Amino acid sequence: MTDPVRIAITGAAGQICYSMLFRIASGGMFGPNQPVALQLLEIPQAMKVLEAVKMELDDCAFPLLAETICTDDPKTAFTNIDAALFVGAKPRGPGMERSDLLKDNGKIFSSLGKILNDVANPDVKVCVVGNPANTNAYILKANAPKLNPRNITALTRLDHNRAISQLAAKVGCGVPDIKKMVIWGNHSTTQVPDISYCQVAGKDASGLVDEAWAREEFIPTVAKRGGAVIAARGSSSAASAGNAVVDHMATWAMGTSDGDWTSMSVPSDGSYGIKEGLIYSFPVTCKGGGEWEIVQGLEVSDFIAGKMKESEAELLEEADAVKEMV
Ligand code: NAX
Repeated sequence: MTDPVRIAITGAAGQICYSMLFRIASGGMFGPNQPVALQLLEIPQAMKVLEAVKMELDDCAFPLLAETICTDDPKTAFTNIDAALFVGAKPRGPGMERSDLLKDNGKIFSSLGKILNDVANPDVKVCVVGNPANTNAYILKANAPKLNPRNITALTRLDHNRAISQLAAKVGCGVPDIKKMVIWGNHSTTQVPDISYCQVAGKDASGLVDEAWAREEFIPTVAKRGGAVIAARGSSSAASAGNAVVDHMATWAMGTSDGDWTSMSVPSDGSYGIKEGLIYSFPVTCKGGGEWEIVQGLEVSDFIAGKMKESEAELLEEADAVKEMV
């Protein structure tokens, strides 16, 4: 039998994981022929809930689920892994400033980064989900210098999927008709959903919708969709976030389809004038086997370029707020 892909997942007793773990265990992430082993990490106070999650995973009798480990010890969680999904993070509490959130989460990601550096395979593929995701990934990268930095990514696939869904609804087409969506920047309200290169069933999206819609409705709707879900649900997106992590890892492992790309937050190499080293969302092609490339040579309008700079400025500010941790 094929060896299982071993996946460490932090925050495994939380909302996102309650939908995501079952998708991974049933083959949604690495395909229907690839066994998986889950190495689930939680804080001690959440271990009882995590044991209940394991009971439910066991009760599904998933043929592909080779093993489920539940632990509050990061070393145990990160040993022998092929991939690590960092979902756990401290939520923003009442009266808490964004800078306090950055610092509190920074501590979690610097300490987990150091442990990952000590025990994990240097080629481990990382996706950071816990917010502020891009800056948490930036801190983790700095604290795990033995890891290949290209393998430290953050999730903007949820924003990418939201953007596709909004455009499909506007033009009245199916989701598979839409290719080449882009999310630039930070996973925050400064993100830049961009339809400039989108094709809808082979036609330019820019010819099907007017620019005012793209600027005044599409961009803010996608960028503020997380807040809209919180307002409606009373808590943040969970199932759609879990689905996006499955998509992010599946595309990274198996590749983007011909004539399309995805959006991933990856370490900037200076492409499009974005400061090297920041974890910034770009259009990316994946070849399968863990290789990715930032799509080069796109002509960016002055309007989009201005917004990309604003999102970069926000990430630079966040990086400055956590400078003692990197
Ligand atoms: P929950 O609060 O339901 O779960 C988080 C879990 O993490 C809890 O069980 C907690 O005990 C655990 N945890 C906290 N610190 C930990 C640590 N040091 N080690 C291990 N586990 C730890 O949140 P959930 O709804 O699952 O969301 C998780 C994170 O995803 C949040 O930071 C949230 O803001 C973020 N999101 C990111 C999205 C993205 O697209 N990048 C979208 C959805 C979501 O907002």
